[in-house]
Amino acid sequence: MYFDIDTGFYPGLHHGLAYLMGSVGKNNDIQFFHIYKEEHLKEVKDLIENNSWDLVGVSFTTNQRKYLWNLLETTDVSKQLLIGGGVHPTLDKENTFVEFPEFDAICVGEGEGSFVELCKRLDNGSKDIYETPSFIFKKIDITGKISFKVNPVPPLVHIDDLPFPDYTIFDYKRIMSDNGGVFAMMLGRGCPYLCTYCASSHLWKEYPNPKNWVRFPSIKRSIKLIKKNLELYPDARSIIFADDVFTVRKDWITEFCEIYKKEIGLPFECNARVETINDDVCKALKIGGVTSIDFGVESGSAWLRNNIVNRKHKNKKIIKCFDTLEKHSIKGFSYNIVGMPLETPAMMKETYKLNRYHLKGARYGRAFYYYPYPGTGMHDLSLEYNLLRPGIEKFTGYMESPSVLEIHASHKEIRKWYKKINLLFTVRLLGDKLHLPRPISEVIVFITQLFWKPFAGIVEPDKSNVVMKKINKKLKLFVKKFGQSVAQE
Ligand code: B12
Repeated sequence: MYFDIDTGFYPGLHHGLAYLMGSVGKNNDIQFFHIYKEEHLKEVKDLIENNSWDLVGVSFTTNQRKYLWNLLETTDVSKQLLIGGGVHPTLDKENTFVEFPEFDAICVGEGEGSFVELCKRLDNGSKDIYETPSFIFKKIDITGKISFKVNPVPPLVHIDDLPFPDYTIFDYKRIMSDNGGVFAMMLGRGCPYLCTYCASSHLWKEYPNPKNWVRFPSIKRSIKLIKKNLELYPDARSIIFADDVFTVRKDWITEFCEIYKKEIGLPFECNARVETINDDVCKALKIGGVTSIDFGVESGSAWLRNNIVNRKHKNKKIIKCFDTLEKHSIKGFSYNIVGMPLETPAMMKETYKLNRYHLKGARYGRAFYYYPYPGTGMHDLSLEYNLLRPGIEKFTGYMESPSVLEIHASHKEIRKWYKKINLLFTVRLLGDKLHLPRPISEVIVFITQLFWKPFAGIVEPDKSNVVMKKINKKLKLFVKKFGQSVAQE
């Protein structure tokens, strides 16, 4: 069961689960369920209670706990082995068994080999299922005493040695057509940076060979995988490479782009870090057909970035990156966080100013509210200094509400900068979609920022405001429709 309700990315493909199911193979009696609506909870309840499967596997992120709690409150899972997997249980192991006493086991880290191994052991009626690598099993003896069998996590494997992912487990045709014909894929894995808000910077700690955390497949395998995926959906108009940082290895990206252009030739988008961008990399990406690149700018406050976020670069570096992209006609998208622990309104204003006045090339982007993910440095810091609001465990993502208490900034201030930044980027995006000249677009930015409240009401409507929510939906549809017709050109 893939929990994917109300994430703001719905309906989305999950690359880890495509890999997991690709490893299990089609001949096995395993049913996959993409839970992306609350109504699905009733369906899975019935499926679980009316079937005699050996196990029920749950993949969930921190913000999906609310729905998992809802399901488990009313569902009898005592007949099957209930196992959890994914980033959240991996980084919040002990607590997962406390928050969800129904779990019999959790899978720590990547699961391809270990999950197949567990299935085999169950099929063979093997007594040593409790020894399955990567899994932590909960055991309860006859006196009711609970103990845990913690099995070692095997070394990270080379991506080339993994079976291909299987995207057919999803309603992929509908997902992709809803997304304007964009096929999201993931080639490599891991991120070398250590940002304190991000789970990725802690996941490597689980493995005996953490130095191998950042992995790229061979170019040959990458092209083969892309071709195989495209056979599923030949109408794909572009590709998103969801790798954490696609440009980590300059040699890899340069060679990849050359071959990709010849063998695939579809436009693509990817994620990158500002430090990895220079003229050479932009030239290579341009040859490959890149259209836009997503960057975590995160904050315009160099103090916050350096001391809290662990992103030790100057604003100059960010500006230079976006200028370089402009030079090569590549769109840069800027993603930011507001409401971080210790962040003051003045710091949020710096984020706004950086994006508005210094990153003119940032044609789209967003601000998100900070959300504390267990296992990360910023989560620990927030707990140490008692900075978190009660009840945030039920938040469904980082677009809902501020997570911090009103110590360093009021929620009103945090919401203000969240809304102003999102309005800025929506206007820039619309301007680009309508092919407005940049100066005109910036005049509209000026006006909408001056009278930001009503405009922000449309772009970021309050949950209770039904009228604004309707207008917002129409606006999103318009942007999407327009985006598609521009892409077709
Ligand atoms: C690509 C990506 C996306 C994509 C695609 C989603 C996806 N997971 O494929 C999109 C844009 C849709 C997305 C959306 C979101 N994302 Co995201 N995303 C990532 C990213 C960059 C890579 C994920 C990935 O593919 N990893 C590689 C695969 C191989 O690993 P994996 O997913 O962990 O899966 C393996 C194991 O966990 C295990 N496994 C997983 N489930 C199960 C289940 C069982 C039963 C078993 C046995 C094993 C098992 O086996 C898999 C194969 O090895 C990560 C950062 C990262 N490096 O993890 C963030 C990350 C996962 N995302 C994150 C967040 C917060 C979100 C959102 C909640 C954003 C929001 N709206 O607020 C949504 C939630 C979507 C959802 N329902 O889960 C956080 C999660 C933090 C947390 N503790 O929950 C991460 C870690 C980034 C961060 N900020 O720290 N995301």
